[in-house]
Amino acid sequence: SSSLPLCASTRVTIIGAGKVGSTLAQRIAEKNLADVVLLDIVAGMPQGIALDLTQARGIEQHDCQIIGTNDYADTANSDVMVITAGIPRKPGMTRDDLMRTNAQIVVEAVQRSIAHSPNAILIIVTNPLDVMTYLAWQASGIPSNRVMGMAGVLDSARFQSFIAMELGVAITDITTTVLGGHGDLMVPLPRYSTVSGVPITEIMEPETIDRLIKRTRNGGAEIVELMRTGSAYFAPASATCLMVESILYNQSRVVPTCAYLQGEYGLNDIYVGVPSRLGCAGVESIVELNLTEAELSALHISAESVRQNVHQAKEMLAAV
Ligand code: TXD
Repeated sequence: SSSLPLCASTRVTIIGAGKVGSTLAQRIAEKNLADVVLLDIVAGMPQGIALDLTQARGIEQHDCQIIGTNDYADTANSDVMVITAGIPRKPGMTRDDLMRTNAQIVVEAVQRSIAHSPNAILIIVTNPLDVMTYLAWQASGIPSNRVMGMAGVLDSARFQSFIAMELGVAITDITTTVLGGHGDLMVPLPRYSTVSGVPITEIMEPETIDRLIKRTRNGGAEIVELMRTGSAYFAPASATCLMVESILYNQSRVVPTCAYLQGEYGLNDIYVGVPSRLGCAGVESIVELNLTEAELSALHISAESVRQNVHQAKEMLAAV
């Protein structure tokens, strides 16, 4: 159903062929968006998944090539590279517990990815998301507009679905905005969350909105507690796919993105979630919403916690 891509060639590499990576590969291929290269450190695993997805092509009616590999040379000339490599959260673990291990994995993956695809746009998915995105940008050596993180599309989709469940209205009539880091301090914005253009603050009680905000903040942990053996991957893959599509097809979707700030919202030299326009160049612009003092201060508190974790992660990496 998509039109021809505006970018010359379309190849998406996914580093980490686990739950999110393999589900994202399926979404990209079955939407006929691009050829997909799946890379993992586990021998044989990405090759097996690629073969399995390839055998579904006739049934799903798409022509995308899916390659599984353990060799970065096979990822050459990718337009978009998605980094999902790392370890996921286990019950009781915070996203920050993952930091030490995932920092090393992400930095290495980014350096090796960019070496073979110097013009690629990078989307980071590995947690703790905002910290990994900052480290990825620094390790990449490429302009900040070409490095971004996925979290806000997922967090706002969770908020959207809880509002739809509460009100019993069509999910497609609901738009939501969530700013800030991908963690307990994320900042869902009820004033900028609407049902057919009407802010939810006009149609829901403050207590109800607070309850849905809490559930949104806890959205990842709620699923971890239920699944026990891993974390969410269907909605995360869908959210990442939306960003990939907006970039490859130069759609200029405006979505919450973990993007590099240089003065916007009064924040400098930090990666944090803000509405951004995504196209062929990556983050093409950052949308500055008019915030109340309370909203802005919540964003700054979230950003400050990301900044501290980036600092801590850099020290961990330096100590290795
Ligand atoms: O909103 C968001 N950003 C997130 C983030 C939503 C969902 C998941 N989120 C995070 O993504 C999660 O906390 C993890 O840090 C990553 C990947 O989650 P997933 O559920 O896909 O984890 P898996 O299934 O364990 O997959 C990780 C894969 C696995 O196959 C490993 O073998 C591989 O990563 N891996 C590597 N691949 C390449 N290179 C290296 N070094 C490597 N190390 C592990």
